[in-house]
Amino acid sequence: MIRTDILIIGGGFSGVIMALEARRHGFEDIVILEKASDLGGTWRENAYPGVACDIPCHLYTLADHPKPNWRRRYAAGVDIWDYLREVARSEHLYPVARFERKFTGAAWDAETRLWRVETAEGKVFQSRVLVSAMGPLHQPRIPDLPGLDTFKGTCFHSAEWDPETQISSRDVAVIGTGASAAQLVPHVARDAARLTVYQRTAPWVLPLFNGAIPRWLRRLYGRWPWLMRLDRALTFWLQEMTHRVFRGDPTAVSLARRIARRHMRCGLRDPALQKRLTPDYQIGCKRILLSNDWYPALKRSNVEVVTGPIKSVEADKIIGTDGIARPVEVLILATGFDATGALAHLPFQGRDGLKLSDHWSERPSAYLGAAAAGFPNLFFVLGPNTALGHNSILLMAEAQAEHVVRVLATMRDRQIDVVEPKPERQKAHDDMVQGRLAKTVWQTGGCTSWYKDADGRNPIIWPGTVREFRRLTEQSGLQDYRTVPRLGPRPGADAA
Ligand code: N01
Repeated sequence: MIRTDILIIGGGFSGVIMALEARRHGFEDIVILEKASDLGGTWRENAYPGVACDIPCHLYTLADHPKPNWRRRYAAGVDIWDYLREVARSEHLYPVARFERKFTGAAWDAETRLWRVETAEGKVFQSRVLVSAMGPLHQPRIPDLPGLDTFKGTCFHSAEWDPETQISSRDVAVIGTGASAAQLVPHVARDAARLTVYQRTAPWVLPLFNGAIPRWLRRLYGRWPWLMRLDRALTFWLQEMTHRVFRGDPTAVSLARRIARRHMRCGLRDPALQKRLTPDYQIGCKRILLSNDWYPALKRSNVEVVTGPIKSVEADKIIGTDGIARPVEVLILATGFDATGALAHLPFQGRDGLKLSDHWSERPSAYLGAAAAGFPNLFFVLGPNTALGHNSILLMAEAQAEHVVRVLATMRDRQIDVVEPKPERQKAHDDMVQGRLAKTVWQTGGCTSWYKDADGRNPIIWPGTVREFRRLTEQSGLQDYRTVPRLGPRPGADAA
């Protein structure tokens, strides 16, 4: 049994952000539990060709760890992974990480006032504070297609890319047309003998302004870091302005649609193909894709786009609703992630045996996306309703981590042992979030998406701007939590 003060589950950006923030405030006894053999989260897992971030790099960096030498405005996935590992190395986080420890469940022990955390490898940890930093996009969604299990060729999800897989000169199929597909399809199209892209719903696609950052500018960024901060601030405000599209501002929506339509016309000359690739829902309802090579890839002579649902899969072919069987040797499932399911089934057992999955059976919700009533000293980074469609998610994780650590520091100062959010504060926050969401394109835009469950409920998206979220997290503090004072030494605290 390993005893620690703060246990963080997940070694992606949100876990690293939480660990750094805790350290900054003097919390040294930290463990990061990571299922894989390295830190990196989504950027370690997603290794498909073309993987990159659709938020400009100077904004997709930690506020206190600017990087002057990003080579392109939108960084490649591997460069982001390197960056995260470099930050972790320079901040000496590797020694506190426990790798190949797959979290399987945690229960609150009211007597010791500690969380008991178990892993698939049979290890047990005890911690005073538990932070779930598992991110929303880690559970691949494998489609329920008739006959998929009879397929005899190579088949894998985009997040389980095998670099050994031979694509060149083979018949390849990609199912899905989301952000992952938009990045990998242009690369696969160049290598494959034939590529069939199965599109169930057309995406909205905007141009990507991804210039190389010249060496002289990188040098200037290194010499005068305020230039980087200026770039970051300008980018932040530009991204915040795009929020108007998502709350349905008619001018912003019309401008975004016009740019997208023009982008499609420039990329695809064939009116019939344009028609099939035109989305039938409002722009922004699903994640807007940024790509300059998506349309050019789809019009290549070796690429075919098949629209509509798939009828079935056989040993070496896929049959579309058009009834045509197309041969496949390599089948790539770019079918996304079960974000709502992963959140709804988090295996935490709180006070009085309350299971989080029961507490969240209707819809996951948490105070500031960071804490849930009934679950003492348990916090989430990127918990319910904190994902964004318009700006850098790292800003949300930083705002939450700052809030959580401020609560922990106040607990330390005031000799408080246990906190959990006041139920009325949690409810008021959730009512506000869902009330605002109901008026956004994510709910009214006429689409399904990974933000929503099968019943259309949305436990994923934060409906406002980052600035609004930051203001809430900054204003909130221990007054919004129920507290239990420390009565002498914590029971069982000497048993380590
Ligand atoms: O997943 P998705 P993703 N039959 O859910 C289709 C982040 N990300 O991995 O729309 C046929 O968006 C599904 O069709 P439909 C980013 O936040 C960021 O691409 O449901 N098709 C859809 O086309 C992103 O939003 C970056 O009708 C099926 C696709 O599969 C999130 O990850 C890069 C199907 C899934 O699209 C997820 O993106 C990559 C079926 N049975 C990812 N089931 C960047 O930073 C599903 N589909 C750029």
